[in-house]
Order: sequence, then C-alpha cells, then structure tokens
Amino acid sequence: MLSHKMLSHDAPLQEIILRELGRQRHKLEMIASENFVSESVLAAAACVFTNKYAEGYPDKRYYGGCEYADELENLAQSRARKVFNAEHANVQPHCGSSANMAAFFAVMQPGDTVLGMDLAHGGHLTHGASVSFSGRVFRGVSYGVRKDTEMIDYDQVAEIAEKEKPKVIVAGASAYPRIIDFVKFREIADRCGAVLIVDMAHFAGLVAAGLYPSPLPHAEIVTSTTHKTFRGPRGGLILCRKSLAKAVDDAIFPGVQGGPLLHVIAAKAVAFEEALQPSFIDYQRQIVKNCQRLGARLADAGYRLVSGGTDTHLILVDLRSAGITGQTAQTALDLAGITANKNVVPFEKERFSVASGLRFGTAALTTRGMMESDMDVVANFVIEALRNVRDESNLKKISLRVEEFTQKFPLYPKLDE
Ligand code: DSN
Repeated sequence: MLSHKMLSHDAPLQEIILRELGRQRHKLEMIASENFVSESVLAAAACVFTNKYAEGYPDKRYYGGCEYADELENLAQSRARKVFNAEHANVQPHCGSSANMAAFFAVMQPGDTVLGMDLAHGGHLTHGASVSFSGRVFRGVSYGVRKDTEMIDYDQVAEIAEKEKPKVIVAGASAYPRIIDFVKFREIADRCGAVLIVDMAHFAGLVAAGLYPSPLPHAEIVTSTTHKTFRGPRGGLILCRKSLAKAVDDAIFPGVQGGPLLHVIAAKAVAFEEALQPSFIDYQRQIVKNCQRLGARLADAGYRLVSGGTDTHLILVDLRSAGITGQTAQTALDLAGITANKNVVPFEKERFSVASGLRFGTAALTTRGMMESDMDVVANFVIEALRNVRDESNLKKISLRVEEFTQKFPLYPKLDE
C-alpha cells in the first residue's frame, strides 16, 4: 500500500502528513461533513490515474490514450447509477460546489432566480447566497425554518415560490438535522413550474442505505459530494434523468471544469462499490443511532438541540443558554481534542464567524467503530470541555483522556506497517 513512507526523501512534507495522521487518530473527529475513507479508497486516490488527462467523456475524449480512463469512468458511472437507482450519473465534479454550479448552468441562464434554503437557517453557500457564484450569477431568494419547530417552513417555501416564480428550487442543507420532505418540494416546484434540484451531499450515505428518503424519484437533478456520510474521496457527483444527461454533462465539461481527476474517480468507484455492501447499511444505521444518543446526552446535560433532536448524522446545539459563543466553544473543544465547528442557529443575531451554535456529526466516529455507549463517553468529554471553556489546563487534561480513549479505535493501522 502506498503511504507517507514513500515520501521519506521529503522530510518536511512527510512530517506534516504524519502530524495530520496523528491529529486524525488522537482527536474526536466530529465535523459533520468529514469522515475516514477506507484504505482501498486511499489507495485508489493515490493511483497512477493522477497522471492522465481525459477531457470529455468515455468514447468522446480530446486526448489519446484514454482507453483505460474510459473503462474507469464507465465503471464508476454504472456503480453510481446502481447505488442510487439513477438514470444518469456524472462522476466528474471535483466537489459539491462545482456539481451545484453545473446543475444550475444545465437548467438556468444567468440572472434566473434560484430559491434555496437560507444559509443562516442551515442552507449552503451554493444554494443562492450572495457571496457565492450562486447568488452572483443567479438571483438568489431564500426560505427558512419555522420559529416554533425549527423545521423547514413548507408554507413559506410555497408562498415564496408562488411570488418569485424561481426557475430552480434547491432542497438540501448543511446544518439541518431533519429529514427533508421531497414530496412537498416536488408539489411546490410543480405549482410554480420550477426545476427541483436536491443537494444530498450531507445525507447521501443515508440515502444509499435506504435510511433517508431518496430524492431521485422527485428531483430532476440530484447533486452530492462523495466524502461526507457517503465515506468516499473528496469529490462531487451529479445524478439526473436521462432527458437532462447531455445538459448536465456539457455543463460540467466544458462548462465548469477541464480534465476530470481520474484518480479521484477511481476512488469514487471504490466507494460506490463499498456502498453496495450490506455492511454499509449497518454502518449508516449506527451513525444515526450514535447521533441520537449523543444528542440525548447533551440534552440531558441542559444543552438545547435545534429542532429538538435529529433524524440524521448531525445535531446542532444552541449554546445561548450556556452563555458561550460557538467560536469560544469551538476553540475550547479543539484544545480538549474534540474537532467540531461553530454554526449559526436559526434566527440568531451573531455573525457567522462567531455564531451561537455548534454542529456535531457522528459519521467519522462511527467509522472508527464507536457505538452508542461510546457516545456517552464522547458526550461527557464535550460537556466537560464546554464547562471549562476558559480553563486551558483542564482542557489539556481532557485532551489527554480523549487521546487515551481514541486509542481503543485504531485508525489506519496499516499505515504503520
Ligand atoms: N463545508 C461543508 C459542510 O461542512 O457542510 C459543506 O460544503
């Protein structure tokens, strides 16, 4: 297996990689959009396909020598279609943002209106926010969650859709712990004649395992990343109906990207195959159980969960009653060996860079083999750190206990061989 050992001639770089490996091993990785890929995915991402240019698509390339690139991309596409029961798959997007950009260009013209979830309510930058291409090239309008339930306000979505007549409605989020009702989104889109795009990046693994409703029957286009709950390499994916295949493919190349990253496509192909295994369903089920247990323990300790809980891999904790900001909490958790991110909670007034909430995910910890009883231990570490946010020496002591705890869940042991 390829490893950092092959970089022994480049000591500074090797050192950095080893330090990052140590960080991943010895801290509790709770960023909801991160995971630990299998050794097979790691190996594929480091394979010789990194050397090959293959602009275009199988059998329609702009360079010679693409016969194996074609085989690779066909294999990845067919596996992706099988995992998600999709009519067409484009495996070339370098990331979720370029997948969304291509999806938009496939069905919209600059200046058209896109209705997406408000960033401040859990949406994503690329769903029409003014600071991203999506709100600069297109006209972004947004919907949010209800104040009482903190769940998507479908009446508001319908009202805004009726008034704004968007060309595209985007369903999907970055910090929304609940299941999204795609049937309702479809009805709303049909009433105003909009195209429905679902960005399932966060919950793609749950969809693949049948634990979250599939958006495929409801949306014309479904975009995703492959690295969150799905546990593949960092990258993007677009699934769509056959009727939109050409528009989507043209939008990715030559519209948005140049040559595909074939080594990443190889790693995606590995991940698609892994997602077809029965053990993947058990893994995804455990992610959700772990998240619900973690949320319950934090709630028992007095921390309010946005929307009261979770159906998925993530929870959003409102820290306002604890009198600390998300920024302070994130820094303290880092010192205690717990990696999470600050996040705004719906209707709050803080800036994004300060925020009043913390977002936690359990996909990566579950990959390490943690179960519900381990979430009790993890929750206690989090609670202790949040109660000691200004006590660096206590936070350091917690980090030593975290490190000891993580050693029970070895990560990439083969990299030491
Ligand atoms: N940055 C990702 C997340 O953390 O949700 C989304 O792109």
